[in-house]
Amino acid sequence: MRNSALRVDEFVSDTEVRVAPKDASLSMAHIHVAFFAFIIGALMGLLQGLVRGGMIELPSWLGYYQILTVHGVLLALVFTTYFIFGFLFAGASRTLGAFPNGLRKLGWAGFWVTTIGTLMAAVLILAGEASVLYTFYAPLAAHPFYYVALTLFVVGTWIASAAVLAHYFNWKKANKGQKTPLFGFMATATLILWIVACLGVAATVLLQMIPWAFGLTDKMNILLSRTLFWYFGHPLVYFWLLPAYMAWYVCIPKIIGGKLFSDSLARLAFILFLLFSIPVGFHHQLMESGVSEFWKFVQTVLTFVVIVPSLMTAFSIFGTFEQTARSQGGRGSLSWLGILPWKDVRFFAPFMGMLIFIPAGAGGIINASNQMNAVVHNTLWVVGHFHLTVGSTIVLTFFGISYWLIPHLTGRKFTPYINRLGMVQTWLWTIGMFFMSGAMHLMGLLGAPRRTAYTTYQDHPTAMAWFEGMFTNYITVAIGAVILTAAALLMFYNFIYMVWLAPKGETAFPVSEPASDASTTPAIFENWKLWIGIVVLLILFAYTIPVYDMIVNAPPGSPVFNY
Ligand code: HAS
Ligand code: CU
Repeated sequence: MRNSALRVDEFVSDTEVRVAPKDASLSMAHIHVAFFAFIIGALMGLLQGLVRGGMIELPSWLGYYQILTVHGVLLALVFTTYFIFGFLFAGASRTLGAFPNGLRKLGWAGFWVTTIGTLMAAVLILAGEASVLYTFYAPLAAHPFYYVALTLFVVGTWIASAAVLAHYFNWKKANKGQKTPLFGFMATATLILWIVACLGVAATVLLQMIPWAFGLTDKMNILLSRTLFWYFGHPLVYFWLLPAYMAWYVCIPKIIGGKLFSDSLARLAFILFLLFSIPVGFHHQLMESGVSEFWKFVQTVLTFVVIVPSLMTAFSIFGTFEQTARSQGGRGSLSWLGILPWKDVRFFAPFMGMLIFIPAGAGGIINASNQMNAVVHNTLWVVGHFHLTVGSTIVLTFFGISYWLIPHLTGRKFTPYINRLGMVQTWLWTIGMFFMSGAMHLMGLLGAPRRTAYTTYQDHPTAMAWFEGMFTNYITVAIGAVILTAAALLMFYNFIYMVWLAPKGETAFPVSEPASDASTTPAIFENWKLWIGIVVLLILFAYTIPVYDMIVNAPPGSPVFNY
């Protein structure tokens, strides 16, 4: 029945386009760092779950906030960023052609600069000199060189972005008047978003944190620093999301044997993300004094606008599923769902990610609503929220990509054996996250704090309620963490297997045929100057007056506070 789908036992024919071998090495270098960071970060998560569950105590040389920092930095920043660049380099090579030597070298330069930054940061965190959590909120200060390390990390990703962007714009120049491949278009939107977003974090790190941490200035404007951070911090979460959406739009239709529902809709969604991801940072600062209600309101409205491209994506992907299933004989109002390749992990893992994104996104809408934010802000609810979004939707999609990308790049086969392990891995991750994130959401609603090792609010009876509920207790969180650790170890084994042990052969890099409306996609989508211009206007609109206020009416400022 599924005649045109890529079956597990089917491998690419010689005519199928492959990632050029030299580009594959660059991509694999990123993926190696990603998975080594992943396993260490995941083990730190286990420690935290057990500490919170009251099951173990950390040795005196290891701090709770130190392992929390390792966990957040390695998983949310290092794993994601490296995986994303590995995926973008491979996909750009596959869809736009091999990178010219110069640009590939630029890609390697980016990799090394980012990696030097990562190693520096890792050493400082391990030495206990940077237990400032992944958001490194001032006035908590890290070792001054930690900020230098962060700068190198960001500069490295800019160099790597330049390589991918130049490759895309060269293609555009060489193929004048033609529509660019969807993968390249989406990679470009994602990287422009990333570069513009990083300007905020670069500003606070270079102009505020470095002089302050090195003792050149003695006080810092904290509100301004947090605002610049969240100007970056929100688009950061879309920098994680968009590559997952790329896999949903470009790769999944091929895996299930169909075509994308609409090329124009997909491109429009990415343009909307580019425009509306940035001027919304205040939704992380709704409880912060010093920002007027009016500007919080404006940015909340813009936050609700940036939900639209996710709803468009939900529609588009579901439409792709239904069209494909019906073209393969699916019937009924929902029984066509049975036709989808449920036993193929390349589909199933991202699918579970999509399913989880429905409650995860609903949670985000709750967060963004001012009154409700007052209930959930700084509680475990928020931790539950981001374990469903980045920790499930994004990560399950990245695992799903790994099952074909790694064997494709290493010249090995995606075998029924690894598919079975992948299915088990996906179930374990989903079940573990159900317990952990579910309990976190509920305990957060009752008031359990985040970023706090442990508290009973001095055994206050109301506070004790969130220790003792059936599902709402730290033991449930710890049980979830243990199941997740099993899933993480299995994923790490799968990674090792796919890199070094799987039988030699070929695995397809699935890229969907153009959607049926592809020839009618409006050319204006490719007008990057226009979009960047609107991005700048929207940012100026949402931030100029409140930031001016913060500077002119600045409170006295804060000295360095060392943890
Ligand atoms: Fe969030 C806090 C609001 C999305 C990550 N978020 C965080 C933090 C992180 C994070 C890491 O407004 C904590 C930061 C910190 O340390 O303080 N978030 C939102 C909103 C969205 C949202 C409105 N967040 C994400 C994504 C993340 C992420 C994506 C990571 C990748 N978030 C907030 C707010 C806070 C916040 C406040 C601050 C809270 C506080 O007080 O501190 C939206 O983008 C969500 C839109 C998504 C949807 C879902 C669409 C569904 C889809 C699935 C389709 C399914 C299919 C399958 C096709 C509306 C696309 C169907 C098949 C069937 C068979 C049914
Ligand atoms: Cu946000």
